[in-house]
Amino acid sequence: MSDSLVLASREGPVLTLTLNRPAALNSFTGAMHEELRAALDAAAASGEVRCIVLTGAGRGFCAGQDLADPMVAPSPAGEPPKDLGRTIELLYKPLVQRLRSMPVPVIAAVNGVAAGAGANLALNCDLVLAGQSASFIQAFAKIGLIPDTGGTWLLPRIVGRARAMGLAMLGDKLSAAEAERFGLIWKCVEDAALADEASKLAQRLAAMPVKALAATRHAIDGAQHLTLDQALDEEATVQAELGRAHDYLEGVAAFSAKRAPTFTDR
Ligand code: T3D
Repeated sequence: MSDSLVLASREGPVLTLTLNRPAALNSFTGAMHEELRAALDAAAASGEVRCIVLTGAGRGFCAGQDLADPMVAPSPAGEPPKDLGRTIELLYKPLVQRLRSMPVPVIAAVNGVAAGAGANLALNCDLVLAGQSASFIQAFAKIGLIPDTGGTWLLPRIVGRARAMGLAMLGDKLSAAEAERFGLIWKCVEDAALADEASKLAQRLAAMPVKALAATRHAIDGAQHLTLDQALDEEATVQAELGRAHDYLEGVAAFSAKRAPTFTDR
């Protein structure tokens, strides 16, 4: 078994990153953050990776912050308290920013429990597939915290305020099937089919114009605070740029010639 805290494997243009601390349900330590960041940076810089699948080793996806990590574990009486804001600034905020600025689509293949920052890590991915035995828990309130890793921004946008408040305040386990029904995730699939479904979806996205897919994420996220007129202007600006790129010319040429396109932009 590898000592790496994030395993990387490539199948053509698809990179699979597997969080690998199964004994602690792949909860985050500073070292796992570092390895994940390095793997995402390398994928962003590589012209060969066109889609990423993020998953977990063992029976969990990610249980959020490792609560035993000295970085966050409450200090003994008499010692200064830990500064959790610093952990967020140094680790979780850059992780979310990294994910949401990836030049290629990112799929979360949620293979088991996703709790706290682990749930919101998955929800920050572009498409979330989950095995039927997986679950999502906004565990923060149970330990006196608020949803982080983008949870306060994401939850009401994805499921609306009423459900966001229920999930965040109660911290109950939401099954993958319910998460799909809530519109929190893209799809719940049979456990045994998860890896295969994620791989098929990733290969499909990798063959698409990924530059346009990354621009789609950016435009949809950015439009959340715009007026309709501003969003229309933004669409014109982005479309002007994409219209000059290779993939648009190739897509239209392939359509006209009734052949399969070969997209290469990133
Ligand atoms: O600035 C900051 O750093 C703050 C940032 C906070 C971000 C956050 O993510 S806060 C939320 C942190 N996460 C949690 O509160 C979840 C804690 N875990 C659980 O509630 C449960 O483990 C689960 C509901 C996720 C799963 O339950 P179950 O019964 O399936 O498994 P288990 O037996 O509880 O856990 C299995 C092992 O994983 C166990 O270790 P052991 O006893 O076998 O040696 C358990 O201690 C370990 N584990 C699970 N979650 C964590 C963890 N160890 C450290 N940290 C964890 N978060």
